[in-house]
Amino acid sequence: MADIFDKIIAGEIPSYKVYEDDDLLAFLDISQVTPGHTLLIPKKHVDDIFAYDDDIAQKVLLKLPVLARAIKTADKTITGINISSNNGPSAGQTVIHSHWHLIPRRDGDCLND
Ligand code: DGP
Repeated sequence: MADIFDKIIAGEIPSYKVYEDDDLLAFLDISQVTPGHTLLIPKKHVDDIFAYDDDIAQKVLLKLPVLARAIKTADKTITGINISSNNGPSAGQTVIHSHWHLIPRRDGDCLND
């Protein structure tokens, strides 16, 4: 059964796309932890990092720094970024389609206070 991110990839659910190629899609998270909070997903359905093959691992992990730089360049107020991935419901994964959170950070945004 298609998950919500499969539907976003298919265009059945709208999203604000940040980046797209044949294998990957990045779009704004619907619940922005900070402005610009972006999700990077492989288009090929894979539940979580435990199911990654080398091809998906290489594509996703090579794209993270590229995307992080692009996000930082697009908004001069961004001074840092949190990158994380929840894998498995016990780790807080709510959408079972592997995704990486890129959460821009700005001086004084106080998320950790
Ligand atoms: P996680 O808890 O790590 O599985 O994060 C799932 C994220 O997916 C959560 O931050 C909200 C986001 N999300 C869920 N449904 C949608 C949606 O329909 N559109 C968008 N853009 N993001 C969604």
